[in-house]
Amino acid sequence: MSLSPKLKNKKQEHIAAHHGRKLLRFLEKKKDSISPLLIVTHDYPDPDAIATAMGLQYLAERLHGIKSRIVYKGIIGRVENRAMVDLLKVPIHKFRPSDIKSYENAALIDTQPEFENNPYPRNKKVTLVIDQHPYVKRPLAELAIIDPDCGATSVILSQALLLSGLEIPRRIATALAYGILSDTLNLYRAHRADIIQTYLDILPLCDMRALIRIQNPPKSKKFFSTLNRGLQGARAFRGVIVSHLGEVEHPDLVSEIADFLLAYKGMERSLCTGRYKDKLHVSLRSNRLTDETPEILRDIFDDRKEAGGHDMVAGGSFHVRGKDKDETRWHDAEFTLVVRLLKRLRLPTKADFYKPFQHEKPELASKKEL
Ligand SMILES: [Mn+2]
Repeated sequence: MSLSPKLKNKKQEHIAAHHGRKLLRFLEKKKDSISPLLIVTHDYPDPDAIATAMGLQYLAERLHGIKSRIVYKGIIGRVENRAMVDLLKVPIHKFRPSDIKSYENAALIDTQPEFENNPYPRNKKVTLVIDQHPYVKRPLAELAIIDPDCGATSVILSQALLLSGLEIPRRIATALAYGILSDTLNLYRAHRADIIQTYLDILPLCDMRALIRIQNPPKSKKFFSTLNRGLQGARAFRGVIVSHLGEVEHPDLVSEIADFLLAYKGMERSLCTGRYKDKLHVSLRSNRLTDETPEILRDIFDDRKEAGGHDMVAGGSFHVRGKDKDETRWHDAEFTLVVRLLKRLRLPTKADFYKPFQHEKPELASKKEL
């Protein structure tokens, strides 16, 4: 039996608030035992993870004097994310292995103990989990707030802050608004009324100028040369566009180019790879609402645990072993992914891809420039 749409909406109105209250009650109850708290985001943190961590830090400190340190592994590469950290003065630090010993309590943000995309030891107890990714195994934590339909983990923290009665600083409101926007594709993937309402409640508290500057940061020459490589090497076939970027300056470029290629007319899915250190980083994007993109990516990986995501966004990485210069191993890994993807999508694997951005004749291009 399914609820009528009206009833369903009524019920959904309060989900984020319910989670926010749960978090507030937990902090109140545990205030004397969880300080200091290590706040761990997923590797290569995105705006949603960064904003949620910031919100939690502020909430815990202001309400109960709980001290914390926000840490991450990997790098913050995407230009927008770097602009966010700079402009909003985000107190985020590189994870050090010694953090595990120094902190008895840890909160995992936008990730879970079972996931491979965070530096926290799998077998160690976690105090708190706040996440939007569906779990494979219910996480072992004192409190796990997992809401796969909340659009962005920032929605949960926004609700907790709004309900706490605290004044919300502009930089934190701005971070949360950007976290929501970037994880929901500007609210396109916000499928619940309470997500939109949370965003609307946070928005008037934002620094609009900072928000616009974060969304439109100046991009480096490196970005454009990588984009150029991504376009030149792109191959398309039946709504699937693929590009292997080769070595990249930072892994976030892979997801940036995947997003960019998906916008090409007629495309429904984009797959992009990039080599960084000894790992192949992979991003899969879709604009088909029915796609379970993370599930598709997991199906084409050797180790399912190395891929994840939510809705129509998926990413992951795996080690490509062998010597540094061993081109064939990298090539094989990239090739295998494409073949598996086509099979998974039930598309012929022997069909001809075309290179959509290599049509224009050079003479013509230079004449146009005149
Ligand atoms: Mn998120």
